[in-house]
Formats: sequence, structure tokens, C-alpha cells
Amino acid sequence: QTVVRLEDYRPPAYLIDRVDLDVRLHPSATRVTAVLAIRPAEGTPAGTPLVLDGDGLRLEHLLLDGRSPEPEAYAASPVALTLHCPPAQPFRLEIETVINPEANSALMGLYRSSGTYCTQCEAEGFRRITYFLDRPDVLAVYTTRIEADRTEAPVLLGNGNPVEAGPIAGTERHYAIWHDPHPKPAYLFALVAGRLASVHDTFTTRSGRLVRLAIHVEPGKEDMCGWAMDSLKRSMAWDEHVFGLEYDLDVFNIVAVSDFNMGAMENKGLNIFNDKYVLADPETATDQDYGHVEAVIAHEYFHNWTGNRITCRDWFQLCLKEGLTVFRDQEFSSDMRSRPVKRIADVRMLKSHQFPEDAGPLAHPVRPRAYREINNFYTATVYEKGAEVVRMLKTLLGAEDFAAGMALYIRRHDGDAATIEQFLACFAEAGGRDLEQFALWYEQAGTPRLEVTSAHDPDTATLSLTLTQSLGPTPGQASKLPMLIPVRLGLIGPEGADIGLRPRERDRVQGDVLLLSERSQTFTFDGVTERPVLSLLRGFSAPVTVNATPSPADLLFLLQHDSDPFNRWQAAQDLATRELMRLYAARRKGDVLAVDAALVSALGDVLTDEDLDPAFRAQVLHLPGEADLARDIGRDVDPDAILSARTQLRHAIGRAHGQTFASLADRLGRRPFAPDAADAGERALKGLCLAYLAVSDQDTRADIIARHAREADNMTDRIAALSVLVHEHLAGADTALAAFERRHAGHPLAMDKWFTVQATSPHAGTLTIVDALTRHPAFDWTNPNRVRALVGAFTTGNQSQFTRPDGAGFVYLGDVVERLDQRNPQLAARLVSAFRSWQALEPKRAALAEGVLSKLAGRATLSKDTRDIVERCLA
Ligand code: HT7
Ligand code: ZN
Repeated sequence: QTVVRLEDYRPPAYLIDRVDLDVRLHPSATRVTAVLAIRPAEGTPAGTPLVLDGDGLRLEHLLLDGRSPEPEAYAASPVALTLHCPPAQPFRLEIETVINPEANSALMGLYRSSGTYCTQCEAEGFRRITYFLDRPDVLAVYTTRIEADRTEAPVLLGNGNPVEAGPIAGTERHYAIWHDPHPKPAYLFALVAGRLASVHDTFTTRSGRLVRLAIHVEPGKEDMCGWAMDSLKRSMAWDEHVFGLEYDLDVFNIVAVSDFNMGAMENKGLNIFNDKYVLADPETATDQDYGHVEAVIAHEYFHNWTGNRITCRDWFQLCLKEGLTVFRDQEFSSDMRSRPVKRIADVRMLKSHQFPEDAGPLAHPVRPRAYREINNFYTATVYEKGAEVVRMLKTLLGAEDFAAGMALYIRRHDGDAATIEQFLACFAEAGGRDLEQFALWYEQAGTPRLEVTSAHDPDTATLSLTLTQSLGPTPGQASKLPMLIPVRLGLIGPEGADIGLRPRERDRVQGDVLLLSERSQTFTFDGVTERPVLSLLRGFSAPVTVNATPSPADLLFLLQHDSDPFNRWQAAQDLATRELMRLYAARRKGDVLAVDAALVSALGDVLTDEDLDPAFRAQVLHLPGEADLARDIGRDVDPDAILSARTQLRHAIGRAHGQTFASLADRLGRRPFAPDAADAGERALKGLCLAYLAVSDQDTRADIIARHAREADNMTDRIAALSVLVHEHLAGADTALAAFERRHAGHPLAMDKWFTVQATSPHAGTLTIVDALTRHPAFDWTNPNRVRALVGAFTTGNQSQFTRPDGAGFVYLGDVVERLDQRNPQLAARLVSAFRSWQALEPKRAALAEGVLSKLAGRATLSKDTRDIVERCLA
């Protein structure tokens, strides 16, 4: 397989200034005529061949400046159209291809989802539509004529602004022409055609442009678009207000489709979404879904500037648009909701998805240097760690210089296909900084580890703090250089108040941020009369792990007093993790220890502290997950012992505070549903109370929970109660499952939750149930959402059952991957990534996982996508 390397990047030899597309839609034979205005780039020697990319294409006709070229002047294959000796002057190439959208099960290029024609061109899907220079640094102005049967596709949408539309006389067909004045790479091209219903609104930009907004969905789903529309308008206003960025077309269209490989796509003026991230009503969507819709709508909208107006030079720069845009959507959600709770949720996500990636065979830098299949690099590292790197930049520069850097980046690179170097240069310039060492965050894979030791001297009233960083080897990177790590620090006095920092090394400390740039550095603080408690890495100021060994008393103190809410939560997590590790170690030796009563009591204090936001309380009482513990254990992992340790601690907490859980569950979240952060927080805490109540010794617990499942008037409460019934095997679970199924049978996204609840049950029969559910009428192997909700939830959300000691979970995933691989390689490759931490498992399980991976690797027909992941897992 070919490896693409960053160092091999060369600017394109030819440029395409204009693209005129004529797409005559037909289910199995869509005719695409592309007229390309091409010219040699400056410095291209005359006679340099022009090689256009294709993927599975067949050339029907070719005209060069209006004439058929001689057969020996070109070569056409499914993967390339080559002009051996193109003109040295600008020329026009007219290319006709015929493609089959109905047969396109990979969901890349032009395909059909429930009858709607739609496209997905990122990263390399445009080449499945026509031959093209399908690379992000070739920017063209597109005009698209779409033609289709009027009954089959009354709605015709393209990029940019609508130009004209009308019937085609004497036929059942009609057409629409769209023009996008903003030059763009092919990956941002889109068209949609189908029987769609629409919801409309408007937004007036601050410079007075009236933008017509529309969301297009399957007929009957219009009532579920209100939240998405509201989120869109808030996103547009926020981007103007916070970044000074306005929308730049007269229309903004969003289309929701049910078959989609990822979350959504930021095509210029025509965002296409997985319907999961558009449709929301209280009956079928949880608070979490509302949050996701808001965030994804914002994310795709924000791409209009960070991604579309300024795009990537090549796919190695993917984090340039994705990391930055995730940072922007996180900030948006923080402003819309509780900032600390959002930060906790984001860090939880980073630690559970990105840290394991960084710790295993799939580790790669935020900006990778090589890939075999670019689709496999839409990862937590590029997205979430990429966002953390931007966040650190803001921490290092301060809000003002960061804003100046962003403004310069937009000013300087509008219309460019840019690089990380160019992005960083703007911040270096605006902030007057040297960011050379900081740039290592983009280059070095792995999660840095910080060792912290401190010494307090009451005689001199000084505190010295020594920070030592290390970064282990990752694939292709044996040794690493020290990074620039911003460590936000608080010192807390005995009364619980912050002590002002008086650092000696003033040039290495900015406000409350220590700048760790060497392997080991000591920071000295004066005026510290009494031993302070350290609050390290406040707000999770860098994506690192910290080894500081504070005493349990100090952690309890932080949980009670830290002025940084993030670190209060972190202290609870550290306490719980420590306790779980102790219980785990004992269970591995066959012992069962008593649970630490101080931890249980401290969590009870948080639970009943009415001064704290319910959402925050829910986060504190939510114990680290099984996969989080596995990651911290790191080697020779026994998932069954993890599950037992976690279950033991949950039971201890449930038993100690059973009454409180029961009464809170009764009291909380009783207002009629509204998707705001305050109400959502109450529902989160209520759900958590039900989960603990289930493992308490309250006699009526099963009845109470079953009642919650029965009487819930919204999906958040219903699914929370149902999960508890099913996962705890309580009486009433089957009845509640059946009731849910009856209620939501006609709604696939709601049924996905029903699949997920059953797939994530930590009981021995779960795999058999998962397999049986694949034959349920609501399940569909061809729909990625269904597959992810059932099989994906089992492999990534049910550690103990996926890693069953008999290896049946691994074999099952291997079979599923083989089954899906030819149909939808991207989906298969994502699913097989669940093996990424196999080497950390205890030897017997590891050998079984390796066996399945090796068998897959031996399949001659494996797709490029899946083979890439499998072989990297085995390397
Ligand atoms: N930029 C979009 C990425 C995406 C994608 C990539 C590969 C295959 C299918 C895909 N669909 C969407 C989404 C985003 O990050 O905004
Ligand atoms: Zn994105």
C-alpha cells in the first residue's frame, strides 16, 4: 500500500480556476459533465503531464478546448485521467462520466440515503464523481447545474447561491443552477436532491446581509428542527460577537440524511448532517443529544471560516481546521452552558478517547507525517488533542494576544490553503513570541507525563516545586524532545483560600501559569508561610497526565475548597481512581477489601451540597469508567477485576446514601422539559441518583426505577431509568424494554438508544443478545448509525463483555468487520479500531485479540481502510 508523506508535498503543477458541472441525476446512471478551466501553475515546464484523480470512474467523453483529443494524447483508467502533454496555455477540459449512486454503499461521492441524492466529498470523494485534481490546495469557483426527475427530487440544492431553476419542457424533469463565488477545494463540493421538507428562518449579519436559512429533512420531521435552527442562529451571532466573523452568502442550507459515515460535513453553504445531529424533540432526544446538536451545528457553521475560507494545504494539516474548529465549538458551548461542566465533559472525552489512542499502536501526532488512508486520521488526536493545543496557545498568549493572532490569521490567509506553520506564525507575530518549541505539540505523539515534587520551608516561607516531564516512545518516534507545557497552578492555604503567587523565576511564570520548557525545572515561591495544598493543572491547562501523589487528605481538601471547579472534580476522580486501583489490585489476588469510608462520605457531602450546580454534582459522583481505569493500569489489564472493583465501590456509595438518592430522584427535574443547561443538570443528577439507588438497600428501589421509566415525559429520564433497570438486571427491565420498543418502534434514532442500552449491559449474556438484535426489524446493517448503536456500543462501551475471557467478543467483531468491509470500508475501519488497546490486556485475552487481528490481516480482499488499522494494531 502506498504511503503518503508530508515531506513529499509538492504544489500542484496545474490549477483549476473554474468548474462548471452539469449533473443529470438518475438512480443508477447519473451523467456528470465537468467543464474545467485549467492552467499550468507558474514554473510548470511545458509538457508536464496532467494527472486527474479518479476512483472507480469510467470516462464517457473527453473534449480538450472543444475537440476530441487523439487517443494517444491521454489515458483513462478508473483511478486517473492523464493528459500526456497538455497545452502550455490555459485550456478547457470537458469530461463526461456516468456514475451509479444507488450502488454506492461506501457513502463517499454521490450516493442515495432513503431515496435522497447526496454527496460526501471529504476527504477524497469528489474523485468518485468526476476526474479532478482532488487535493485541498486546488481552489476553484464552482457553478453547478443539477437536473432530476421532478417527482423523485423536487428539491435541488447546491453550494453557494441559487441562480435559476425551472422545468425542462416536454419532460418530467427540472433543473436548478447554483453558483458559489468563493473559491474552494473539491472536498467542499456538495449537492442534494430529493423529496425533502424544509423549515425556514432568516439571519441578518451585522453588516446587514439578509441570509435565508433552511433545514431540509424527511417529510414529517419538520417539528424536530427547531433546536437545530435555534443553535444555528446562536452560532452565527456568536461567531460575529466573539471572532468578528460574518457569514458570506445569501443562503445557508442544512440537510439531514440518515445514512452518513460521520457527524456532519461543512460543504460551502450546504452543510450535510447525519440526522442524529439535527433532529431533536423531548420525546426522542436526550439532553446529551440536544448538546450534541448544538455543538455540531456550531462546529460545521464555524468551519465556514476555519476550514472553508481558509482551508488546508494538504491533509496533513487537517488539525488546522479541525482542532481549531473543535476549540471554537467548545468555547461556544461553554458560553451557552456552564463553562466548568463543559470543560469537565470535554476532558472526560479527551481522556477516554484520545489518551488511549496516544497510548497504543494507533498513536500519531496531531499533525501526522505519513498516512496510508486519510479517512483513518479523522481521530480524537487530530480533533480533540488538536483543540487542546489551540487552547494551550490561548493560555500561553493570553486572551488578547490570542484574539490578535486569530484576527491576523484570518486577515492574512483568507482564501488560502494554509499550513500549521503559517497558523503559528500569526500567533508568534501577534504575541511577539517564539513558538518553535510549542510547535512540538503538533509533531510529537503520546501523552506527556508530569512528575511533581514539592518542598515547603516554613523558616524561609518558600515553596519549591519541581516539575519533570517525560514522553514515551510511540510508533515511528523513539525519542522525544521536551515540550513547552503550560501548567496552571493554585496554592491553597489552610483556610481554603488561594494564596497569591510570588514566583522567583518571573520569566518562567505568567500570572498563575508555570511555563515548563525543560525536562526538569524547579519553581520557587516566596511568602508561603504555611504548607499549602497544590492545585495543579487547573482547568486541565495541558493534555498531560500528572503524577503528584497528594495525600488523601489533600485530595479531600481540594474537593472541598479548590476555587477551580475543574480541579475539585479532578480531586474526586483521583480519590475514586486510587480507591478503585486498591480494590482492583486486591481482586486480582483474589481478595476483597472494605471500601474507604472517607471517600464515600465525601461524595455524600457533594451530593447534598445545594450550593453546587446539580450538573457539577453529577460529574463528581460519576466514577471513572472501566476503560479509564484500564488506561491507568496500562498493562496486564484484567477487565473483569476492573468491573468487580467498580461495582463494589458503586454498591458502597449506593448503600451509604440510599435514602438521599431516593429522595433526590423524587425531587429533581420535575419541571416540564426544557433543553437548557439548568434543567439538563437536574436531570443528569436525577439519572445518577437512580443508578446509585439501584445498588442501594432501599427495598422499593426496583419499583421506583420502573416507575420513572414508565412515567418519564422525556427521553432523558426514560432512557436513564431504562439503562439502570437493564444494567442492574432489576425486576421490570423486560417490561420497560418492551414498552420502549412499542413506543419508539417507528423512530430509528430512538431505537438506537434501545440497542445501545442492551449492548452495554455488563452481563454474561450480552453478546448473544447483541447478535440476536441484529435480526430485529429496526436493525439495518447498511445504516452506520444502527451499526454503531449496537455493535459499536458493545465494542467500545462494554469493556468487560467485549473482552470476554473466551475471546467471543473479539471473534464477533472480526466477523462484523469482514461482513461490512466491502460495503463500507470507513465504517469497518472505525469498528476495528476497538482493538487498539489489545496489547494492554492480560496475556490470554491479548493472544485471543491478536488471533482475530491476524486472521483479518490474512484476508486478501480487506479494504485499504481496514487493512491500515489492522496492520498498525499488529505492528
Ligand atoms: N470535516 C468533516 C469530516 C467528515 C468526513 C471525513 C471522512 C469521511 C466522511 C466524513 N464526513 C465528514 C466533519 C467535521 O469535522 O466537521
Ligand atoms: Zn470539523
